[in-house]
Amino acid sequence: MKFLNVCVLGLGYIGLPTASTFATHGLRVIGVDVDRKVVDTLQNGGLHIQEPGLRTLVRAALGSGNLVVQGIPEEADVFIIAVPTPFFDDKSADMRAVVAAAEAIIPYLRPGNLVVLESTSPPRTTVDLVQPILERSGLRAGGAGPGRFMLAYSPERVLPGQILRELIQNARVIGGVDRISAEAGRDLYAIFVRGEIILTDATTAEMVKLMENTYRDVNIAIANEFARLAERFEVNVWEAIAIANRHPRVSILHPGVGVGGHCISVDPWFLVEAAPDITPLIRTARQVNDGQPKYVLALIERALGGLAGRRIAVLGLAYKPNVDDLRESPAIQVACELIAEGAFVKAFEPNKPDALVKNLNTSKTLAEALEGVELIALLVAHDELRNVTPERIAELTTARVIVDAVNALDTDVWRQAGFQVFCLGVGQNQSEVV
Ligand code: SAJ
Repeated sequence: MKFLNVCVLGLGYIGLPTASTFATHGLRVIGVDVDRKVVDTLQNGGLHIQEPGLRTLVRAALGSGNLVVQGIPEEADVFIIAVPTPFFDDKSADMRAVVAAAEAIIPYLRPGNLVVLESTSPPRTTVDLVQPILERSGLRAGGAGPGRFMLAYSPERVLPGQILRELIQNARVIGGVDRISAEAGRDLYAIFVRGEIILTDATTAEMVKLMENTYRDVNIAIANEFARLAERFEVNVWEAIAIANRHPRVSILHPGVGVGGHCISVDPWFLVEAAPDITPLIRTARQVNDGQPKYVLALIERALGGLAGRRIAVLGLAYKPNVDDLRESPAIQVACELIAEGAFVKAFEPNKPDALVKNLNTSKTLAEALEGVELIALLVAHDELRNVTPERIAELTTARVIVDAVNALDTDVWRQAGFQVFCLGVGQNQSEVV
């Protein structure tokens, strides 16, 4: 099947790279966003999100004339829905943006069109939620005959920080409401995907996406629990994990400050919420990871012998290393909880020195963050923070106590330089010996 025009609804972290990539591969693309500011920014040559290489790609797409950005959809061969699916306070999925996008397509839907949902969604969303909405057009999903349109679910699975590369290289799953829809999806994504394209049904594709992120969440939770056990039993968890991972069938992830971002900390709830009676493990893993910032807070408190009135520099605010994305960041949670406990906090995010975070005093430079503090809490293993030397820090501050929550520092080197180092997942006495 050949497609010439694509209409992408939602120009966020997934929609914008996808729309731009189709455009640079010769398709005519209408990029739609309901947020006027997003549309204005893009139309004026700006960018509302940060991702390596994205500026160049969007410029090329707009410059070619193949990508047009606007506030409402128009007729096209393909409609791609790439809108956010956050959750409500009770952890149930907020599907309002998906519903609104599907409804926005109805007036433009024509026989023979393909509609693809990319947003991470609870199981059965494509067939139980999106399909009935689209069928209000009078057309029927599945098949290629008169009065028919095709419908598929194809999850985005790209890693923030590497979106542009992974969009092309990763294997792509396409789940159709029928075979014809899945094959149409394959023909569409084959325009730029170089990884394997795997066809299945829509609900399986939804499950695949949720299973991948849930698998990672559960495995991070067990790493976090191992860190707690290691502290209790005077073991260095980082060494223990490295040794365990020499086993041919073991691959333990890293403990840390908790699980942030807008994917892994959200998606497992879609499964728990859809089937609470059979998902105790997934729920518990979420709770373990959500509890990790508090665990790191307690480590900082132990290192200082109390928090009220103490002056602390927090280094790293992003949700993971080497990105500038602050969404759902556990490091920010730690910083805010320190403040709630009465500490004075100065925070520094090297990838976003101008970051403005509610209730948080952010510093534009490392020097500014370190001045006058008593303790340094290293919460994100950015390369820039890993590479800073004890000599440099010693020049910038009189603080000689450092908490390393992410195994970023060579503790021997720092101890020799006169620092007291407290590491997540390392028994206090053990840390003196290793
Ligand atoms: N983290 C740990 N320990 C680890 C690995 C990660 O504590 O060993 C933490 C990170 O610091 C971060 C969080 O987990 O706070 C999530 O980071 P991540 O790099 O694991 O994942 P994301 O959220 O950036 O992207 C994930 C990816 N999913 C998987 O790897 C299974 C990506 O492929 C998905 O496309 C993306 O979610 C998404 O959009 O769903």
